[in-house]
Amino acid sequence: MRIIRYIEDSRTVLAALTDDHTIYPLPFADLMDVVHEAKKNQLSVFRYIQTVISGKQGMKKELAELHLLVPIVAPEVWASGVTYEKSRDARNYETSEKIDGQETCYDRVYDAERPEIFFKSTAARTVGPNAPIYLRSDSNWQIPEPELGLVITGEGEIIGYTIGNDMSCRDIEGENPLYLPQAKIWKHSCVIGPAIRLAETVDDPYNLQIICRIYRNDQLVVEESANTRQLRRRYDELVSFLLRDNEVFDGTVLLTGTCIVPPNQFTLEDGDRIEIEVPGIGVLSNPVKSLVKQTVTK
Ligand code: DO4
Ligand code: MG
Repeated sequence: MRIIRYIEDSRTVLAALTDDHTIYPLPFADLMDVVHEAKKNQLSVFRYIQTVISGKQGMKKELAELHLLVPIVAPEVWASGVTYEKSRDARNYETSEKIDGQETCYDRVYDAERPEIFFKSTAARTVGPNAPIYLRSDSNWQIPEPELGLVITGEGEIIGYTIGNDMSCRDIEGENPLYLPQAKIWKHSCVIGPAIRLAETVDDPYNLQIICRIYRNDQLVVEESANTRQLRRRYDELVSFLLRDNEVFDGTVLLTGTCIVPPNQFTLEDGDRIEIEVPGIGVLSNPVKSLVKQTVTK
């Protein structure tokens, strides 16, 4: 079972999408309200939603006909880094911090007990399916990072899984690791959606295929895929580091790191379209647009 949000007649609707592709609008504003009601009723979220929709007729519309929104207005999005070998190798390729024969900070964090966890986004900077992703005007090497996202409660319980795109500027990060926030955070630089699959309805979250396709002038220019079984860490390990001495809010999304990196010579361009698919969760599709260069005034 998946959870979606969409707009209908200027109203935001939360809905359950069952595995037979039927959509049931839910009488709640957001998934966290459902989570709290389920707890009060001592039911799992899935069982509780089943009781809410039982005897109801699903909508006549198909998913493709809906104007989808972010499936959850996450107060914060955090991200894990260098959790896949592919990411470690890409960071080592782009970094200017390499000294022959010596380990980089990326080599060390890949093997360290403490993972890399960084702040990625606020609700205002995070967009959902079909919304434009912006390109930074001061970077010439930008890529999507397709990642599995964990939707968690303030206590760190994993409620569901979604798809995330941790947009990244490889040149800014490569120039100096201290530039990470600028390489990761700007307007519309974080995408989540199109749905949240309830955690209890996922057989094995360490066996999810992630596929990334990038289209330019309607031609497929990048297609890569990987599997969450290649993840170096456990999800609860990442969540526990995020929670350490931290205040985490209900509905926070923790991205789990990228397992896909487009070829090194590739950079996104205005007009491209990015598609990230995780079978069982959906396809997250977004157009790419340039931000107009801003002149700095004193
Ligand atoms: O170290 C920088 C961030 C890496 C990252 O975002 C990832 O591995 O997904
Ligand atoms: Mg990332």
